[in-house]
Amino acid sequence: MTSTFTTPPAPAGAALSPYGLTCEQLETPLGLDEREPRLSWKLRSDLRGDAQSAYRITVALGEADLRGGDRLVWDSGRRPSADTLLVPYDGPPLQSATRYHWRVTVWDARGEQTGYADSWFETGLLHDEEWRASWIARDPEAAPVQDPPRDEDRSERTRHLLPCSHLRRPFTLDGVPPVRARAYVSARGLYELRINGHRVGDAELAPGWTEYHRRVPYQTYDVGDLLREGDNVVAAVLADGWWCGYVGFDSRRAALHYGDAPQFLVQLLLDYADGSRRWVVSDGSWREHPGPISYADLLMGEYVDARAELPGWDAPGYNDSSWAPVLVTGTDTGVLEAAADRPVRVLAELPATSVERRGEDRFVVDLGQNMVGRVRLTVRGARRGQRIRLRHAEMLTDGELYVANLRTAEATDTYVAAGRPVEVFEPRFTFHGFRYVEVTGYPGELDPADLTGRVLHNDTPWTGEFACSDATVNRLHANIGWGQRGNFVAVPTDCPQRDERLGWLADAQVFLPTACRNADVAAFFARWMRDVVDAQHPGGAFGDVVPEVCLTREGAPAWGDGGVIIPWHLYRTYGDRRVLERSLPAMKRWVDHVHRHNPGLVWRAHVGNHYGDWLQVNAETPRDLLATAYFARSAELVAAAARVLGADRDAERYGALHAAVREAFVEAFVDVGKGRVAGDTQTGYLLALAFGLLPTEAVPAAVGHLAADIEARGHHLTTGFVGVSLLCPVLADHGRSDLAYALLHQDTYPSWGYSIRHGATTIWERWDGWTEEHGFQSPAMNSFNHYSLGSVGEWLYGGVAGIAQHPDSVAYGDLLLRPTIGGLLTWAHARQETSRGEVTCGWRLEDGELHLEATVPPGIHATLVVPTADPGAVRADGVPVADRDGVEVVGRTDRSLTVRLVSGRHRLTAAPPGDASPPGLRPGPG
Ligand code: RAM
Repeated sequence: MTSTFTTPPAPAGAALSPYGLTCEQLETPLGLDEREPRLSWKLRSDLRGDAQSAYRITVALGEADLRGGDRLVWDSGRRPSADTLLVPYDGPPLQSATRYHWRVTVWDARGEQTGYADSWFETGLLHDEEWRASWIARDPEAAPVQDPPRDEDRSERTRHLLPCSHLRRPFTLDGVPPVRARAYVSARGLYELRINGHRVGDAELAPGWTEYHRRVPYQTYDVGDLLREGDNVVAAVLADGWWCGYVGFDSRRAALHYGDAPQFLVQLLLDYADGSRRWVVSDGSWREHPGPISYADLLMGEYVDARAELPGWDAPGYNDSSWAPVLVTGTDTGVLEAAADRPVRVLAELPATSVERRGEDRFVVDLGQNMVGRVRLTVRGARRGQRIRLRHAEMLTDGELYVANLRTAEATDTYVAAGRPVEVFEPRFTFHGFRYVEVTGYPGELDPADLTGRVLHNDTPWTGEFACSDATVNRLHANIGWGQRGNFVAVPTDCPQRDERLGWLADAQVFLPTACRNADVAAFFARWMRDVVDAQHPGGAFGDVVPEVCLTREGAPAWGDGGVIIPWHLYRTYGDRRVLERSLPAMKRWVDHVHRHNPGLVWRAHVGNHYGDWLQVNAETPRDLLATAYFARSAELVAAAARVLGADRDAERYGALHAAVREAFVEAFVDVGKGRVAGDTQTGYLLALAFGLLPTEAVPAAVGHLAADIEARGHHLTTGFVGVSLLCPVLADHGRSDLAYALLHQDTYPSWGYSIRHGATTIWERWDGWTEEHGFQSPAMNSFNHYSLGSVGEWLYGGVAGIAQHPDSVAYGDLLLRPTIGGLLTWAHARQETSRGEVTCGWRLEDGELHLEATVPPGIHATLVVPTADPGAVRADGVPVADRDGVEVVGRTDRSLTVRLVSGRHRLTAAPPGDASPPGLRPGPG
């Protein structure tokens, strides 16, 4: 799989220079509607200990004006500051629909101006009155659809689905071409915009899914290259999507959630050199016609009848006299908001790894990887009207597709051939979670090269790499990455295949730390947090899922708490204060809601669907314990957020609440003398230890009970979604990395390794999704692509390789590197492109020595804990640490040496720590 990790190569001997410029955590965003967009840059330098001592930002209307001149809009002046992250634009109010170029210039540690870099951002439509477009839709009276629409073989669930509307509007451009042309476009449904026969942009499933009742995003495209003098056409295909298609496990259509038919909106804005403007907008002048897509539904699939294609429909010269006028559904555009994250795109392709014939015209294709997206199929020599059907599944049973776990999602695409010698079919308004594809009705032999898996997900740049000496651990890391890709489709979902695909808050909060390691998810999650806040109930409860569909109860413990934990983690990882500012009132309301209904501070009332430690095995963590632990945690984080934002009274109030809930927790659930936590489960101990709920004197015994439970079970876990993310970090933090590794390397049930030994290429929803003993778990709930149990990914980066930050550090501003030598590993290495620049940490046992390496970005220091049996013998870059510039010894025990590192690359060697190999393990594959 291609991971798109890129660290721009630093020129050798290079001085301090900025790179990776972003505005609102996006590279060159088009159509931004933040009034004070925040600018960030990363730094690199080949000089050890280098740092930014000052910066200057200039913003101008033209690229050439960045050096000064009339069109310079804002000049920060030279600011003596190390800031590089999210510096707010502070010039005069930004104009609507305008491109701003910006430059950051930096001064290095010696005070010399050493480098600059340029970028740009562009504002969207900042004022409501600029929206001239109307929402338009098929007019059911002008264009009645026959029922059933065509002579088609349809299932009960798809019988009523309507064809995708094709919409078009010709217009003429005379004289000089515009200097700038933009399309602002959205749908209540899904759209594909087309101009003069070309597709516009590469966004898939646009405009995405938000809490539509409150906001619908619009995308902005530069369409200048597609326009021409004379006749032009702007056109679109419109599908149901989340707006009115099947969503979730609700057997009703989502029509009941949002609307009953899709609508479209576009506004072309053409700017001319003389300052004049022209608009071409969606309105009553557009015409509509059904085309070849008989229906498209996210869960059911897409049906394309190529015989009904409309050649040339999206280009000038097409005769649309038989098309129907559209219905103008309203001009109310109050909820339109510029898309604040990168769209879903096709980001990888997978070739078929095998094709097996199963009958006269039926084949089963394996893509070798459980993926999310759809198939592109080339069809050769089909007769006109020949129907080819694609069914999708994650697993096989007796060599045939296992589809029972998809529940009501049909995940079936149909192509009716036009009869051309070569035809290419790829559905556009649906997606499936699958590894296997059954192709029925295919003419002749199916060549593996004619079927490709097209991988779709939100474009979140890949920023992490992890590798180690153990192939199974590497496969685990890869499976976690695939779970992340497959479930970041419009919102962070639980699963991509069955009739669910919802934004479950607990799944998201437990996985977020891992997600942030793998990829830059700052904009994706900040945008989704707005939906979380939008969906908050009037009484203060967050829901279980956002956007809120199918479930309307108050969020359960650990689920609703996602509304508090997520913004806090985004702040810690990316330094995004604004997401905290915008979320804090809602975070407070959530904690108040829990408090109001649980004045005794043990959370037993208003627990919603109370899922407990969901999908735990062989254990039953008391639900009130889990709930109360989360109550304490949320109160603590609200206090921390308030402190960051300078809301001191809130900080005090929630700090006091946190202390009180902690006390109530101990009172209700802890035998302090024995260090026992009620229920005696792994998750109970993990929550108590991770959230700091135990009196200090109870900690050693509690760790002992946790360890004893793992040992008594032959080094097996019992944790569900909630406990699992804490397992390895808590063990390692309390001196039991041997057990953390024992669990990591375990390959008998239940363990991560068990699924991998049985061929998993993604993380399964359940430890027992499939077992040798019982086969498949109940099809009522058994996804093979769920990221929650993959939350151990964070520990691979943060524990095994050792990249972490100090408790008070923000955005990796003060690194804490703590590699964990142990398990069956002989080496491990991680690399992260953080928002301040490249960080690496890795270790290798070789020739009886421990070799460590680390990279620290300019302006940052790192504390590196070197685990070693001989702290006096640690060397840096070949010399004793004490003699090496930029390395300072700050701590020492008899088993470790702690050094403080300046920025730059560091290599250290040490005597290996004593035997750290985990108990009860057989060596794994190399
Ligand atoms: C199922 C899924 C989901 C989980 C909920 C409680 O629908 O496993 O991931 O959050 O249950």
